[in-house]
Amino acid sequence: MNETTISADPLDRVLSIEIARVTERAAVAAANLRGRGDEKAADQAAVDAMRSELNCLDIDGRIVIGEGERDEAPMLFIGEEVGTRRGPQVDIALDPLEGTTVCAKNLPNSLSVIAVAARGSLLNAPDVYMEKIAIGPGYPEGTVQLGLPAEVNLMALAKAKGVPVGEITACILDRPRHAQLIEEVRAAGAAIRLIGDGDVAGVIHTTDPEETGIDIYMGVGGAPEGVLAAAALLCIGGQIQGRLHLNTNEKRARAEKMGISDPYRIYTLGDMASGDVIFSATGVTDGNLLDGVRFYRDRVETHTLVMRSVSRTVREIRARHYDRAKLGL
Ligand code: VTB
Repeated sequence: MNETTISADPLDRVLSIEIARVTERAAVAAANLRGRGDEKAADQAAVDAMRSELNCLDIDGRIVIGEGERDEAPMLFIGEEVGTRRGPQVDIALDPLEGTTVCAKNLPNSLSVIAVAARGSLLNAPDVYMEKIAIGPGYPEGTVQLGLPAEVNLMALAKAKGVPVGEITACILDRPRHAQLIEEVRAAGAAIRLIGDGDVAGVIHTTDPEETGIDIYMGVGGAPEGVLAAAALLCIGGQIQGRLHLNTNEKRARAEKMGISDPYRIYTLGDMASGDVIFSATGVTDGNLLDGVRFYRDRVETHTLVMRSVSRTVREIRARHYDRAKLGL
């Protein structure tokens, strides 16, 4: 991609680095409280840090996926405006601490994540459940499809990968609601990585099976996490499909207010995230793709993945922060 094309894009390239700072700050704040068994405190610390860092950015930002709806989240709620208002108009999806429980228990794969996109290019999803299926890059479009039996999808993926189904590993949230899915996946002959939390990481892990050991993500998690995962896959490659669980009139009404008229619609990646998107994730606890925050006597180290869809760049930033005060510590 040449200079002219990039500078014509709505988002400033410099923003990629600025965004990395936002998740770095939030991850450090959460990591400072990891392993304390206090999910709320770690989440709150991440929210505060992310919000103050976001408000330093020269963007005219509007949160479309946030900590909750206005009445339930005092900060970083859906609709909140952030930034100095002096820059490009952007929509923001964020989760200052994705995997609050794993962070509180100091288990792997909690992250701080954000996606910043040109206005109107992220699905405004209500905070309900979403059934998801996702695979990494390099497979023909539609290799797996939401709604097909697990066995059919696993066989199709194994065939496309050129391995027996016994060499496929599915990542699934460890929840009672997945009992049947887990049984079906095992009956098909595939292995399962059960995770306690953190399905944004679970989906991203499908993009690098050699490193993570995960080929496919399946099951029901949060819809906001689905949109964040789609934003990541838009940058890094891969496929995701999602269907909202709008099983009550109240949820259907909430979704309708957000412009969702068909409650049974299957959303593809492009329906959830499109166009110019910058995605950043910083590890809070150690994980398969990202190291967690490390605290040393003289510095703090962070590990971040920053990606941009239009330039198809994936950067890993390992930062050493020598000024603890600047991190709010
Ligand atoms: C998942 C998981 C998140 O919510 O999306 C999950 O990835 C879904 O909700 O980290 P339940 O916990 O009710 O199953 C989280 O756990 C975040 O709350």
